[in-house]
Amino acid sequence: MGKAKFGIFGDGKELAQIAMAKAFKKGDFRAGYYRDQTFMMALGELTVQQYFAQLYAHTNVEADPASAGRLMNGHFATRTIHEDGTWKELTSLNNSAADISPTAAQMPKLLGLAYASKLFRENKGLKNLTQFSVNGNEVAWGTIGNASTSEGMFFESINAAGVLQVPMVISVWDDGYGISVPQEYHTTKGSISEILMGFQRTESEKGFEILRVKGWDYEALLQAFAYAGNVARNEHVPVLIHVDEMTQPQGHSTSGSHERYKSAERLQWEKDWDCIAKFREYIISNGIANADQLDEIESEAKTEVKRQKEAAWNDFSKEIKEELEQAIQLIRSAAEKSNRKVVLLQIADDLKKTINPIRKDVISTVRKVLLLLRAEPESVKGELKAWYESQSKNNFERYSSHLYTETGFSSLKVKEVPAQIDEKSPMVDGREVLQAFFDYTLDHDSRFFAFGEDVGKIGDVNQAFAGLQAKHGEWRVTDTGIRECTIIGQGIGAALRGLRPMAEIQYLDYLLYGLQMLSDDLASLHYRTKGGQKAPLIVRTRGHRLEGVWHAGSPMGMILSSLRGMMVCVPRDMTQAAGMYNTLLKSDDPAIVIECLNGYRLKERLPHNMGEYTVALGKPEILQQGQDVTIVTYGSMCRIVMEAAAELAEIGISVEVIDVQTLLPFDTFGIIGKSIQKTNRVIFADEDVPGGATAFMLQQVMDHQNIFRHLDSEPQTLAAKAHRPAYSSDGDYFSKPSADDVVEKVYQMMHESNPKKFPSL
Ligand SMILES: Cc1ncc(C[n+]2csc(CCOP(=O)(O)OP(=O)(O)O)c2C)c(N)n1
Ligand SMILES: [Mg+2]
Repeated sequence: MGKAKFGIFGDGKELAQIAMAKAFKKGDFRAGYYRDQTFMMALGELTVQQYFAQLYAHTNVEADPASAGRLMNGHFATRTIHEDGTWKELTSLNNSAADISPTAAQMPKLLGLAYASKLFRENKGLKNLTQFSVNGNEVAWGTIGNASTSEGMFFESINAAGVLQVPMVISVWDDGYGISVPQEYHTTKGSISEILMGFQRTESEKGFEILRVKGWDYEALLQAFAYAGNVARNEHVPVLIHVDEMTQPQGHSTSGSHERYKSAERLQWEKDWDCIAKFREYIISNGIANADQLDEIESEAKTEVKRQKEAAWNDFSKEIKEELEQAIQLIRSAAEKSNRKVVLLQIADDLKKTINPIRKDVISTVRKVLLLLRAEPESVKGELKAWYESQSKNNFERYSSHLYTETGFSSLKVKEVPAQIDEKSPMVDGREVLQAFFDYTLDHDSRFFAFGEDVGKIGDVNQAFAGLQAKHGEWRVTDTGIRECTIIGQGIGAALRGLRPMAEIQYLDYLLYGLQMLSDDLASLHYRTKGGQKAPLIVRTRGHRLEGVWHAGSPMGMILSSLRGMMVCVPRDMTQAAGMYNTLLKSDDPAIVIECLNGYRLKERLPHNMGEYTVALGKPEILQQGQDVTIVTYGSMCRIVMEAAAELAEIGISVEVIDVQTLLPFDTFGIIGKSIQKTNRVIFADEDVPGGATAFMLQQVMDHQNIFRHLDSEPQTLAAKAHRPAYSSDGDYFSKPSADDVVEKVYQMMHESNPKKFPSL
């Protein structure tokens, strides 16, 4: 009827979900996909009314607790934190991670949810965190469609779960299709359980327990899920349940009919073997109920669903109708005072006639009216304008709030404590500054653990964790397989369960493997649940500048565009990095910190108050005061710009150098703008491609710091070449901005402003 835009449903997959709900226990977690409505309802975590509220995009958290209308229907979630940002008692709740649409993307986080149980059981320091776990007894239950098992991240997650031996039960809902494409296009030998058989554990080898069961066979389903739950919970062995012979009676979604791609025989088979039909036969043949009783239950159920559907619609549309009425009244009352009376009354009448109005109808009309009234006095339009402004605030809250933490756990609210450095502070390698910080944190926060490729035994490839595994144990400082996507998922899942993981991506250039999880899942988590869940994961990586195409990248534009919802920290040295980590560990916003790959062996002074000092996010630091030109930069470029500034000073040009420190948030203190007011000239410099983060920095300062009227020269950017950096020192020199480039760029700017004093080079 046009009331909802899109629908996707769980028909044909109900029975297995009831069996899964029976095996699910309080404290457990689900990470699944859009077919799981029956499971959520069976647990009591979703009402029919809430289901429809999401379908209509009701923006109230009470109406749609999973997403407050921000996600399409079929995206399930429970709320794991209170409004003030504190954790709920997760062990006494049924928990569901917040779903996302990309197929198989529930898998990496599922691994992390299960891995947390492993840690809670094995890491004795976590025993008192009973709010999150009772001795690691919690199972992470995953669901995935048969076709989605073709995704790489499915296989990566399965392998990692087998290696880690985590309590994860992954169920494949197999209906033989992925939208229109049949099984033979997806899966070798047409059967996911068959091809995964090599993962089956044996008496002598660890691995998976693999089960296969038919989606309409109720007793077998009950048995399979109960067995799977016990094995996972008690033994911490992962289980795969391949549930086949499922159906999809309504086609994939409301967007198309399955008659287009299923044969008549298949359609008939789906009718005959649908799990509800078979369940009915089972109930009758076992004398549990007769056909009349079942008919009655079905008819009552239909009535009840219709009632809840209507309640959801009324609740959803009531609010909008009220707004519509207010707008109409205000337009009419403005009309009475306006010289456009006839037009305005007509607009109000048209708005009144809108069938199933949405907010856009109301707000768009009001904006058009305000445009019509542009020349009329406040006495005519003031009230309407005020109403529009207050609605804009409401709508921001409805559609755009909670991108970042809004509670007292916001990283922006962490108290700034300066590093204590004096001439007595020992000069050490940069990596030793980090090492001291990590050692302190491992001592002081039992929830903190770090993991990644080569992080454990050797203490990461640059040795910031050197010796710390030996000191703090394998559950705190941990090696992983080479699998960036699931390293990120492992971190997200563990962070969702109250831990403080630091997931390491060995080199920034390999972030791409994990970027999808960061972008689709982590960065959107707080926003898409409207503050219902948090996963304060810190991603640690290193980049910007060393050698060659895959060890010197600085794709900050890519990160900035894909990771809104995360903090993006770009410390210039390890002292700043440690301070940023400390800020992040004292708060809840997820973050990526990019250390300077060429900075680990450079000498820095070790602060006296290691583990106590913090770095304020969004607060640039002026590295050198100057009068002529402001250069805004970050990361490894700070040293290069400082070198150039020294050269420029010798030829009479005074440069103010600013390190932004974090790209997200970006200079919330207005420090760059103030500098430009003084110098009237600015260059944004970095090692990203042209139009990358330099363009971002320029846009931020132009849009938010009102600098245009202070500029005496065109604002400039200085970036690397558009290609990836070539190998060797010459490759670096000709690919990335050098001190010479900075000097020339600044000089050129000065030449343009005063060619006499600064003749062309
Ligand atoms: C990464 C990605 N690619 C494509 C899609 C579009 N898409 C949504 S569902 C789907 C088919 C999934 O089939 P299956 O896993 O068998 O689940 P089913 O719907 O059959 O239960 C596709 C291709 C998507 N959501 N994500
Ligand atoms: Mg399918």
